[in-house]
Amino acid sequence: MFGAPITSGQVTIAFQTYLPGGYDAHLALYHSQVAGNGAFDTGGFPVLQGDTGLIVNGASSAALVFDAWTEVKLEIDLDADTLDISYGGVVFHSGAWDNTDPGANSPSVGGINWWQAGPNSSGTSAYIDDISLTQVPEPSSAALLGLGGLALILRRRK
Ligand SMILES: [Ca+2]
Repeated sequence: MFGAPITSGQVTIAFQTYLPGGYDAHLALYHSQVAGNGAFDTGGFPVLQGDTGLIVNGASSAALVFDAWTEVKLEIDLDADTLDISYGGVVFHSGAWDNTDPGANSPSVGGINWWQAGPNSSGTSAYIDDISLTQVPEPSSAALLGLGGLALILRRRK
């Protein structure tokens, strides 16, 4: 998804989900520490389990909302290696971002891979909208800070 993995600062990934009543499949929201296929190095992996009525990330879970748009938000701090996941504005999971294969390709945000999995006897679809990724500091701001530092050095040499 990204040109290069994000390796520092804070990253927030947010989006809206909609599960119609009767949705009984799994909407898997895989957030990877690496780009592309290959290593299954997950940072956050919430699964909206229509059949159990829960959103689950590892040992954490919360009750699913049906028939209403509901926000899923991952707040990632790559410097502190922490992850908070909220559902409908309430944090239900807090832990390390680099939680699998610690130290390998991490801490970084490399990609997003979302899919639907069974059980799916009803054939009902789930929906995702309003996807956003916010990075602090912004890459452009970091570049400007670097240029400012360079200008300061040049001035001192005169
Ligand atoms: Ca890792």
